[in-house]
Amino acid sequence: MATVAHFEVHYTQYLNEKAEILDSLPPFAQDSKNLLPLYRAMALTRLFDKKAVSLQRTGQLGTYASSLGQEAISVAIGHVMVPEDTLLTSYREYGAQLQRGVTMTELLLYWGGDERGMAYQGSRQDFPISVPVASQIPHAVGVGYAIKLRREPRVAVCVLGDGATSKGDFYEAINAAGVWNLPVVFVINNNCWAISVPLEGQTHAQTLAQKAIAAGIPGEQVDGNDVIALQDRIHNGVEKARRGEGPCLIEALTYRLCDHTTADDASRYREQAEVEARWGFDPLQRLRTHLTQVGAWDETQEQALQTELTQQVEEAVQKYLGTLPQAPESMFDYLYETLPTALSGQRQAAIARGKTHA
Ligand SMILES: Cc1ncc(C[n+]2csc(CCOP(=O)(O)OP(=O)(O)O)c2C)c(N)n1
Repeated sequence: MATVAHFEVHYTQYLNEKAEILDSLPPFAQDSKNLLPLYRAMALTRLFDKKAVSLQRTGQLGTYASSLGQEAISVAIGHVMVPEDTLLTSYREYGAQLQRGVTMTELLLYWGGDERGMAYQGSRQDFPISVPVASQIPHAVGVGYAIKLRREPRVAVCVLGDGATSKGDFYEAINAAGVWNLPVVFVINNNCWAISVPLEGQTHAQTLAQKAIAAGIPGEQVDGNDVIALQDRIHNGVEKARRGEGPCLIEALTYRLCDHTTADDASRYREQAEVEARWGFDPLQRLRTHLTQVGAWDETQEQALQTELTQQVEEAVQKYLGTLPQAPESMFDYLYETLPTALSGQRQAAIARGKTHA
């Protein structure tokens, strides 16, 4: 018997959970000034997230999916992309969206049930949040195909959860991206849970990164709580794709420190001790410790940052709460070029009802 192929899955980590440097840092991270924007973006994402949960709890927002503990992944993605690239994501990547120019007010409008929250004014290339699990992955391949046909120096970055890798859409998409050598970077946000289904209930594979092998594209793992490792590896993937060197798959290992959404109660299916242990891997704390150790951050700067960002979040919330609802007929207005007759009656009825309830 002969071995006809041999594969390896590499794992990258620069800062461990105690913020100890394991490997010499990549050039960008050797100057701590370059890390401050990442810390700032993670801090904003967390503050926004906390506020969104409290708005939901007080009846001022619909069901919301928190990104608590997963900020490093989305912040690194947002940081390495350029405005012309396209982000296609599920519902937990606020760090990337905020860096791409989606506003906090838009995100709140979206979770508040207002579709205008998905018509991103400052980020016209990006797709809206995808709630149907894995549906954004074939879309990313479509975008990648268009980019290639037009010979543009752009990249599509697609973010998905660990559960999404169990769907046919995922396999079909990475296969097509491989065959056509498309400029698409797939990032798996592996937070260990798909609502109440743990990773071992999703797959018997040792890693999710190895799923790339069957598609003939590079696959690798990265510590999803180490923003330096994330930035390094995602930047590498994005720039390779931009140079026409094809797609890749990056599995980022992290943990969902919160409930699945505000409609969930994770204490019904996972141990509190597991969650508490995972707080020791907190990506924000890790970068903060590193910055403090290299003398680039202190308590005074932290307080000033928190005050400034809290103010930003508050302004966005006030704008969201002050946004007048859309006219009731708007739900009919964006689906068809010419509204079918059956629906035009309903549209008129909605207008009339809106007037009586005004
Ligand atoms: C097509 C589809 N099936 C089922 C659901 C219900 N659902 C919502 S989130 C979720 C789990 C997703 O897990 P994962 O991909 O790991 O992402 P995470 O929520 O952990 O970030 C499921 C099954 C859905 N939204 N879409």
